[in-house]
Amino acid sequence: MIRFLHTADWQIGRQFATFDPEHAPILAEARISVVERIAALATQHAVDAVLVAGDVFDAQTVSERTIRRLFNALAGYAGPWLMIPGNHDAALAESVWTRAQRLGAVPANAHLLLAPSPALFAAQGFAVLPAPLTQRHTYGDLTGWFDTAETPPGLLRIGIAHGRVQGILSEDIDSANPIAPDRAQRARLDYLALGDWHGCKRIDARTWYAGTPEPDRFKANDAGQALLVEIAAPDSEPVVTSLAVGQYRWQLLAAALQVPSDMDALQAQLDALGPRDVVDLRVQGRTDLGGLQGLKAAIGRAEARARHLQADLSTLQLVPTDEDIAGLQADGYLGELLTELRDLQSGSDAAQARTAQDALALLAGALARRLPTTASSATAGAGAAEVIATSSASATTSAGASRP
Ligand SMILES: [Mn+2]
Repeated sequence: MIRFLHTADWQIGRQFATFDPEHAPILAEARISVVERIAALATQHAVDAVLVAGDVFDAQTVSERTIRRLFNALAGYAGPWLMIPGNHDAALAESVWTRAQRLGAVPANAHLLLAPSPALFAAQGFAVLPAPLTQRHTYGDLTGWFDTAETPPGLLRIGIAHGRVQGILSEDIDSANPIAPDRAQRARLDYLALGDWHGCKRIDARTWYAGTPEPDRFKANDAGQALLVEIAAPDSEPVVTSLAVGQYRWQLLAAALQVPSDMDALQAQLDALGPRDVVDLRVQGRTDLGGLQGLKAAIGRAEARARHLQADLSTLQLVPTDEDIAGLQADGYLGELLTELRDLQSGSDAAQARTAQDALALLAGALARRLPTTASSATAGAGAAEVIATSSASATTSAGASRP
């Protein structure tokens, strides 16, 4: 039985520049600590090698300290680490890899497979066919040479590549680099370890994307794992087991508020968030003043517990109730205006009703902010647009859109 741990897309040095400066370094640090956990898993499962299928580094320009720290993070596993460059860390003439070598940062058990030629690990019972990217984008299939590559009989044939399996993955992947979907079969590979797609994905019994071990996108694509690959003998079908290894749970929380129970459900979801959650909250639909106040309070509580919460309430509409309006204590001209807007809002002209509704929400929001009881509250706010903009801005101090 030969065992591998397959991982990829560590993207070490990623900055998370659109995030709050308080959160970004913590998310960046998590990418180093997940490598330490991968090393511990490799030791625990007594694997014969760790296959790292490209994009180890996020950029060629990562700092010297980052390079050293990455290789230090491998220390928990003494067996071979087999790494290929991906599109983010392509094996250019001068690259992050040549810098690492010059620094003397690469330990003896880390094998940088920078050229497309077989690497034999006869003692462990396998041969590796690497398809390193030597530029960021290529339009030919770099795994083509696997088909005719000779390897000693009796050794497993393991391919490692970084790119997009043609005709199977959506366009939502960050490189052109094509890979034939039937490469494992054509090249008689026992296993083809792929990188580039950030989710964990099976292409066929012998071809997998491990995905990034520490999630880095809000997309739900099953990231946060490493793959344990067990192969009994050459030509045996691999047994592939995903191992959860990521620290943070990135998630998109999308809510459309129509009835009061929708708001209750959303607030319960927010109240359930904890320190491992990285959340993109998007709320649309409609709510009254009380609901908005409650939502903003729940966001405030959740922000303090989650690792990161960004909220977009820009399409949430404030629709004041009769009680909301009575509570505004508007009299004189403002009272008359409110009454007139409410009449228009329930009128038969749909366009006018919609305009009146918007105006009413703006006015009610502005008046609510005036009230002593709500002025002291951080939550009851300005006019609908303003409330929402304020709430959005306060809740998204770390949102991408709010920072260049
Ligand atoms: Mn990539």
